[in-house]
Amino acid sequence: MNTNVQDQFKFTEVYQIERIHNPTPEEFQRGFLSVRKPVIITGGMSGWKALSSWTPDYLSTTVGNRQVDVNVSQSRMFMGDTKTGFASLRKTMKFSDFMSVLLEKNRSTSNSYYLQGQPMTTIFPELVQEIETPDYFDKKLLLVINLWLGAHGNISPLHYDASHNLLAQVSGRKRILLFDPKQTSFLYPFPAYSKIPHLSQVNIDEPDFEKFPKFSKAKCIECVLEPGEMLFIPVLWWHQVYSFDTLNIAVNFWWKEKLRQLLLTYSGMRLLAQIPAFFWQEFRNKVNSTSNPK
Ligand SMILES: O=C(O)CCC(=O)C(=O)O
Repeated sequence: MNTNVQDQFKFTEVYQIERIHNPTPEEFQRGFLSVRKPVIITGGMSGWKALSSWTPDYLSTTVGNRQVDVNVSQSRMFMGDTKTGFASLRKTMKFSDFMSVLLEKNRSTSNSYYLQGQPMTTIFPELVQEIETPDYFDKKLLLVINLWLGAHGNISPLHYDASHNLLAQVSGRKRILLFDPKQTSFLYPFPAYSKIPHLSQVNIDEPDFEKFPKFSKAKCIECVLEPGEMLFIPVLWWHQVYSFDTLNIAVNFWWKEKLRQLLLTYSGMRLLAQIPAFFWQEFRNKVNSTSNPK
């Protein structure tokens, strides 16, 4: 495992990420969700067929002919574009061709490929039956279940999301650096009017301290997620994710945070200002729930 970037970071002394085995939903909500504290849950994926079935052959047989959108990077860092919000280079290709490029021993290209956060219910419906939505949140709040499929060396750069997240590791390991939302002023998010206000401008593996001097004060927490484990990433927590091993597969579950909670925070406001559609949907939900009370 590549740990040579590790010493550059200041780690918070407050705590390491705990591992807890099969907490009850109440234990999870009380100890972690309500206080927005990251945690690794072990044992929660023991019923997942995907853990044994998602081999390259099986996936290629099951969804091999499907056209999928894959992000391509020359640097292994999968950064969004400030104008579009998407990866600057994106390819639509047959899933089986993507798997072949990913697993090629002597790659003919120096590019890296990553199927990055593709919604499962619309794009891979047959695979949804081989996972289980965890009981740790109210299913009515579920926004999307995404598939992440890549290889050793891929990096999702430092960013935060407007929803809570359970990142469930199916195959390979991920190293994750987490920064508390209180660190936001040290992390230089892109401007709120750009398409990527949730991404940091700092390349945290090679920080430019002249341009981003306050980054020297940032403190993070590190963990390595093993197959069969789920990491809870609370809303607005910053994370940078490094993939390891030949085949790296994860599924994540994003669920809604209360609008009121987002509006109370600077980071939440920055994201919401981007999405008029979000407000419109919230308004409609409110109207519907008032006109159809349970
Ligand atoms: O696994 C990755 O590469 C990134 C995952 C992520 O950013 C997320 O789950 O929000």
